[in-house]
Amino acid sequence: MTEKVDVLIMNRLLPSCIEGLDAAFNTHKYFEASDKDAFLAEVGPKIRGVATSGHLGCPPEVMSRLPNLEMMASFGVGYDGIDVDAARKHGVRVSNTPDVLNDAMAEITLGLIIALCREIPQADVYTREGKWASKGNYRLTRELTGKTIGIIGLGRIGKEVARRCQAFKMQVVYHGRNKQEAEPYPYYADLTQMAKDVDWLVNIVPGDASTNKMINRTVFDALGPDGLFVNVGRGTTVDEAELLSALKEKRIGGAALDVFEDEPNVPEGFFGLDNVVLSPHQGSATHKTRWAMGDLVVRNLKAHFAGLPLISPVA
Ligand code: NAP
Ligand code: 8YV
Repeated sequence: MTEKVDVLIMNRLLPSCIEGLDAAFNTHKYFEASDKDAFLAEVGPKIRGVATSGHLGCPPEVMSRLPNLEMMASFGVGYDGIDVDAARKHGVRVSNTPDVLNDAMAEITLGLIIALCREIPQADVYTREGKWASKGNYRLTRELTGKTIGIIGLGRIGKEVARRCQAFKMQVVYHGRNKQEAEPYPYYADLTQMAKDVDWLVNIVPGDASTNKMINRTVFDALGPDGLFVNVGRGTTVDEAELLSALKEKRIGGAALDVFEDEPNVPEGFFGLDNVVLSPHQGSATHKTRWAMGDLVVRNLKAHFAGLPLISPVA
């Protein structure tokens, strides 16, 4: 019988993912170790695989204790917490979990768009507080039909959002670094110009150096007082202080946010605003999708240690 490969599980991943890892590998749970140093001294040299999240990755102080590491499987499509170049330098392969979360992500994006447009959370509070009976009908709201939506990052998720927006009779345009010839939607090389021309701006770009604070005051001012902003990409892509002041000063119409710069710490300034819908980074958080993400973590590790190509390689 061949011996099971030793795999380090960095954090408390989904139970079904941990079960899959426990069944296939000889697992070691970093998050359960009280003395991390002693733990790494004992198991570090035999570890060949790591399972982690895209936010945590494998910090350098851990990676340096794993001389035989070959493969890191990350839970999540975004891998902004992983130093892919450092992994590559150490000859470590990295996988993520793309595609399996596209539908869940598109659903929450449309949910946030509709919630912001029709003020569903605010109207819910109005009803619960008995104001319908005491003050009369809730104020009139906006409508999506016929509006133009600018997608920042027409990638795997962005394309699913675009399809659903079309079903809502919206016009779709997009911004990215490259024009995608196969896509039917008008392309904007210039983000500020797109912000000027649209009613809605939806961000779905990854968090990295190239996107850091790319959605800034200039973009919000171009979007204008009737414009609405939705962020499901990463908080780091937005200048959050500028977003907050644009909302407070009504220089933009409103925002729906699933991601923030310093999660789970949401600036309190957002809490008192009634032109904002807030969501605690729950884009992929459905039973079905999270199971599929965990399964893909296990399958990527299994593929690597079976000498097969990774299913979803990052590096
Ligand atoms: P993807 O397929 O790689 O798409 C990313 C898109 O962003 C591409 O179209 C790319 O186009 C564009 N882009 C990248 N860098 C850019 C830049 N500097 N300027 C302008 N556009 C840029 O990724 P995906 O699978 O759709 O996922 C996108 C992101 O969504 C993830 O990385 C993650 O951060 C976020 N996400 C959030 C949640 C959540 O729970 N809220 C869940 C899943 C994913 P070009 O290459 O042409 O620029
Ligand atoms: C997850 C995400 O919340 O996939 C991503 O990039 O942001 C979300 O699906 C997260 O990665 C789980 O750790």
